[in-house]
Amino acid sequence: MLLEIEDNETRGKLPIYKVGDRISGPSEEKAVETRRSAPKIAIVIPTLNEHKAVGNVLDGVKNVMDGYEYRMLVVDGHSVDGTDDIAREKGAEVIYQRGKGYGEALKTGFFHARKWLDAGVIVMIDADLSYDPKDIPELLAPILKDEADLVVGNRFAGMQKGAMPFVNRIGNKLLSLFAKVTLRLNIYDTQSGIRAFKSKLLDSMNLVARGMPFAIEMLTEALSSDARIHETPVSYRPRVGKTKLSPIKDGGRILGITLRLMFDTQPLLFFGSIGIVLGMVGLFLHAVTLPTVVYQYLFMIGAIQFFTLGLVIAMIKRLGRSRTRKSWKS
Ligand SMILES: Nc1nc2c(ncn2[C@@H]2O[C@H](COP(=O)(O)OP(=O)(O)OP(=O)(O)O)[C@@H](O)[C@H]2O)c(=O)[nH]1
Ligand SMILES: [Mg+2]
Repeated sequence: MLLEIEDNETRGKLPIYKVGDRISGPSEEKAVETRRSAPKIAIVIPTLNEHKAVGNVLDGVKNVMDGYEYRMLVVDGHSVDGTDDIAREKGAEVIYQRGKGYGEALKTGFFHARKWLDAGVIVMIDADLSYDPKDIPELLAPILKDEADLVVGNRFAGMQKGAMPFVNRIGNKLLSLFAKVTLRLNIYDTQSGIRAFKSKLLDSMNLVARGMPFAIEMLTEALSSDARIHETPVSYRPRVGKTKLSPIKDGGRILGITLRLMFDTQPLLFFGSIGIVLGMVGLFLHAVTLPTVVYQYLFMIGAIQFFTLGLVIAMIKRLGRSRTRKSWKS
């Protein structure tokens, strides 16, 4: 991420990102000074018009994080309901996201947490009170014990009645199943928004999704980096305030990104699947047409070519990846 920011002394110790800003840091001296007094855990909270819930979320975080070295970082999407002012009053640092969307907000927050807060661990949680901050220590424990690099909260384990509409529940399950088949992601709740991870992991993740598909991209990138991913049960309650999720539009985008990620991370499976389909069409045509007709062989040749293409891309990607994997772990 190439980011630039404007330092704003009047708003407190840390810089505030404004609409249209490209984000980068203040002077290197200031960054060093900030790092010296920096906490180890950053709680990153994306907000978009969440004035009804954000205060309670931040109070909950403060209660549960007592004893940890932490900072609360609210990444606001230019809310118009005073969410940012409430967050500041509650003691959070508020920055304004670059661009638009949930994914962009988290990227802005992660970058800031890593570079200016020197956070070794980042926790992300929504600002709508659907997740309970009380679950944060459970997410942190495996990371602080160095048993995991990324921990995801599984909402299906502690879902309260009415917390997730039926359509979303089915959609989320199907998306996770699809991700299991296409991306080898063995996670029940791939769309969960409560997670903790080692910030070093960001070095090896190529995060480009702007909106809700960010959730699946982050997991796929972590898996490709050989991160140890754990899942832990969390509670999930009906949200306070208006949803920002559009089940059909966002569901479609998540599906699209899943296919793009499959192409990126599982080329053999991606091209091999196309090869299998072509091969089956070829065999079918072979069975039902006259032996003098030859176009079925074109399908067979296409199938072999797709397989070979998948194999070659997989080998090239494997070489590149083993280098990145080593670098973030060292
Ligand atoms: N900064 C920023 N935050 C966002 C944006 N979109 C959503 N959020 C926040 O991200 C979190 C998740 O959004 P939600 O609307 O709760 O989406 P969801 O959890 O998938 O769906 P529901 O909880 O069922 O409504 C909330 O805290 C939102 O305020 C955005 O574009 N920018
Ligand atoms: Mg929510």
